[in-house]
Amino acid sequence: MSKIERIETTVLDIPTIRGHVLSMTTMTAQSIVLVRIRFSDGSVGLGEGTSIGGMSYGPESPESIKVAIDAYIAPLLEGRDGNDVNGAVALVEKAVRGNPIARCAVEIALWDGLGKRLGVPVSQLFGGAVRRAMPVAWTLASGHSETDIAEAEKMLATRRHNIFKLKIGKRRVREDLAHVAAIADAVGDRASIRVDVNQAWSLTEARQGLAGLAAIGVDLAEQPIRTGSLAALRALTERTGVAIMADEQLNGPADALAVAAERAADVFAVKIGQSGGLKRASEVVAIGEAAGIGLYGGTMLEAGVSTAAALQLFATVAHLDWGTELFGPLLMTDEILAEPIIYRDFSVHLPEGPGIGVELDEDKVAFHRRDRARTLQA
Ligand code: MUC
Ligand code: MG
Repeated sequence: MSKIERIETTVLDIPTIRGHVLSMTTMTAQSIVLVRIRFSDGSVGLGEGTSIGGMSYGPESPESIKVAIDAYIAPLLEGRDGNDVNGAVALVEKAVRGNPIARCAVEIALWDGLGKRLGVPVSQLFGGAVRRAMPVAWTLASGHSETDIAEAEKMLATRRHNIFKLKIGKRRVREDLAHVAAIADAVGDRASIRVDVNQAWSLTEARQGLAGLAAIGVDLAEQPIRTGSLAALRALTERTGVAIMADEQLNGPADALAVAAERAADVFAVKIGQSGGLKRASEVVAIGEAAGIGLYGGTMLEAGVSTAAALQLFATVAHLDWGTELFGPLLMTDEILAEPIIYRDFSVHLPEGPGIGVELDEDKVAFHRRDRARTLQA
């Protein structure tokens, strides 16, 4: 038996390549909670818990993720059989309400450790990969139409992305529509244009906004209104030609079932963190597939560890109609993986190798540690 000996957490802060303007915050750095599980046979599992913009996107923050793991999850799991991932998931869910990103971070490390000990990729533990590469969107969110157009042109020319998600909802609806139209005009039929409102619109604004987006030819609108009212989301989904994607609305299988039962959205943005781990995310996927809801591999702008874990799961999904947005590592100024994830030909590639398929660049991790100043003095 390989026991869970120790669960360690480290907060990293890595600047973003430019300001990332969302409806609720502008990010200039991303904060990552790195998890290492040390097992009794000497194997190590890697995990990551990452949210967006402190507590402005959702109820978890880097600090709360770290505390939830250090004070509540680690003591519960240390000493247990490292191979019993389902047992760990059930135990943690019973003792820790909410906190899906913290739970996911630890679960990733458990799957990674198990895969490494067995010498198989995590995708195999979820039934096997059906694809080695997936379409990958890029988010245009500089806050300026001209900068976004230049960025889109660069992505098209280098064949890195031909799906663009525009972050809107901060400005008035009319201004946002002009911004979206300018970008859609510039890229024409060379790319798919989608938007993410991050809950910013009222129902009235959403009706106006979606009519405008449909006229522009936008393919998809993500979380146009705040979470809570499935009836309102359904009313929008029924009345617009733009596909509606649920994001913040989905925090695991129970939410997925509720959205599916109400037919409140056309597409699920499946996020491993928001779902509470790979296991629960796979259940969100199953509910979406059973309900005929489109699937999309979402991100919390995670670094390479969580991105690799998500790729392991999404590689096993039969119908990934809307592709993915697993570009998180590219938004940061520095790479913490020893071998970066490959982005090529408008696709992100599944890392090869056991577990989640990635290793850390320890020098980079040491450099970006939040407590580096203290570590250097010690
Ligand atoms: C979100 O709301 O989907 C994903 C891509 C991006 O730019 O922001 C995130 C969060
Ligand atoms: Mg979103």
